[in-house]
Parts: sequence; structure tokens; C-alpha cells
Amino acid sequence: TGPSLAVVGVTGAVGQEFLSVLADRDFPFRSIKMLASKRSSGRHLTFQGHDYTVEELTAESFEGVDIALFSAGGSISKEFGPIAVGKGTIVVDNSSAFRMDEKVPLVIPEVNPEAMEGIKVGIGKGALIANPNCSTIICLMAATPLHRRAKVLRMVVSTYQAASGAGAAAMEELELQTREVLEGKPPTCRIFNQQYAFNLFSHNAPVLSNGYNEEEMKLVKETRKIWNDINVKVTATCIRVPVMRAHAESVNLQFENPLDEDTARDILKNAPGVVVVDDRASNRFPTPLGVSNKDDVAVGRIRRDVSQEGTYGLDIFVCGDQIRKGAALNAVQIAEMLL
Ligand code: 11C
Repeated sequence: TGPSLAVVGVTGAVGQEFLSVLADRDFPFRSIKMLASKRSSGRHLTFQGHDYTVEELTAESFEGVDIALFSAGGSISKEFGPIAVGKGTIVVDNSSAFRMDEKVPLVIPEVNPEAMEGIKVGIGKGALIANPNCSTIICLMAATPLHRRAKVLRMVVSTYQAASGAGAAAMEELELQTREVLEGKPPTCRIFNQQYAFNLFSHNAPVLSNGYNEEEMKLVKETRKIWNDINVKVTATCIRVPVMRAHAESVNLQFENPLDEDTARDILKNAPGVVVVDDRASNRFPTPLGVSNKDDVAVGRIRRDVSQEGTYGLDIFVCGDQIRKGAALNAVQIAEMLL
């Protein structure tokens, strides 16, 4: 029993994580299709003790599919998302293709579940729902409970982003380069155009005419849409660091209303999907390794911003698993809300 599912991009890093999150959460389904490009079709994979053959994604793939989880890049979503919706499938799309489309809800279940009101499996209608960018999800998991209490006027985000955000091949490149550099060999640069191991660089997304890169502007625009607040001021600097699968973010917040750090800590302790790691005495705060393969986003370094006199400001440091809460888990949580 349960809906019929399809996973699009099943051989990718997020595609594989979709399967492990579905299994971990005992997501009910009556059938599941494993879909990928022609190149990966015919491969075998085992899921919950059953053998599946990866099928080539085509326009016919969505016949009878209730929910499709997409993570195969924006161009695949643009081509096949509307086809799936036309067949009555509800598409949860992890790409950036439809995020800023007014008709498409952009959802973090803990933050704005109301955005997908009326979309349910069983009403016979297809729909698109967009999964936000991983940096936005991880940031807003921590910032939203504080925003609800004291209203964020301005947010300054600095990211330290893992290899996984650029896919499985980037994770392999980081591992390979690390070995090569330790062996005194020149590092192989295929995914990134410069040495990644033992280095860091500005995020590899294209740089726009305003000097921001696309990743930074996603934080700006997606926050406004998710909070339904066109006035919230957001700026960001996104950096790729040689970490395997979890993003870290320094977030500076300016509030309209008073919010002291103890109250903020209590609010975050009670926030769903958030764990507070804030031990000043032993200098233990969130780390990418600490949250790797975990569902919760970790928050620490919770402190009053001493630069804000006469205004209300806090600094926080957030870490979240990019593949899990930043992508697959968030999408599966959306799918759960459709049942
Ligand atoms: C990264 N967030 O960490 C990016 C990758 O819009 O879904 C995902 C880009 C997106 O590099």
C-alpha cells in the first residue's frame, strides 16, 4: 500500500540518499521506479532487499506514478517535470529550475508547510513542489525560529560549503586530489578549475553582473520567498571548502524586536530538526563531521552581536548535512506531507 514512487537521478549522490532516507523513515509505497539517464540504465541496485534495474528516463516513465523525487539537474527537471505533472504526478524537485516560479511552492516542512496547502496524493492532479537550495535550507532551519520570535530585518550569511553540493564526482575529486597532493603529484582538476584539496575558493556557481554568484543570490531570493517577506535584507558570500558532505554557515542576524542570547538558545533547543551544540567551556560547537549523515541541523556560537548598538543582533554558526537535510531528507519530508 501507499503511493507509487519514482526516483529521477537515482544513481547520483542525492538520488542514492533519497533511497536511504525513504528506507530510514519507512516511507510507505506500493511500487518504486528507479530512473536515470540512458548511460546509467540497465544498472542493478538493491533497495530494501529487492533487486531493481535502473530504467532510462523517458516521457512514458511517469504513467501511474503518484510522487516523483527529482534530482538530476535543472535541465532534466525543466524537460521532464512538466511531462510528469501532465500525467498527474506530484514532482518534488531538488533542482533550481522552478524554485522562483510563483506558482510553485518552495518548501522547508519545518518552516513553511502552509505553502503546499491543497496539494495531496489522491486528488488526481499533478503538481510541482520545489526543494530549496541546500544553503538556504540549512540557514533557515536555524534562522526561522528566531525570525518568528523577533522578525529578522537583515541577515548576513557566509558559507563554508562541502564537495557534495557539486555532486558525487566532486566528492571523488576531493578524495583523489587529497591523495595526489600528499604523494607530491599535481592534483587532477576535472570538476573544479583549481586545486580543491588543502585549499578553499569562491563557490563555483557562475558570477553574475552584480558581482554575486548564483549560489549567493539563491540565499537572497529563496529566503524572501520562503518567509513570504520581500523586504527582508539578505546578503551572502559562498565559499567551497574541502569538506566531504556537510555545509557550515556563519549567520549574522539583525532583528526588529529584542531577542537576547539565552532566549534565542532556548528557542533553538525547542525547534524541530535543530540541535544546539554550544559549549563555550570546552570550545565545542557544530562541525561538518558532527552533522554528517545526521538529520538535524546543528547550531552554536549563539551570541549577541557586539557591533549592533541600539539594534538587536545575534551571531550564530550552523552546520547541516548537505545531502540529507540540504536535499534528500527535505524532499522526502515534503513527500510525507503529501500523504
Ligand atoms: C552547492 N547548493 O552546495 C549547491 C548545489 O541550486 O540546487 C546545488 C545547487 C542547487 O554547491
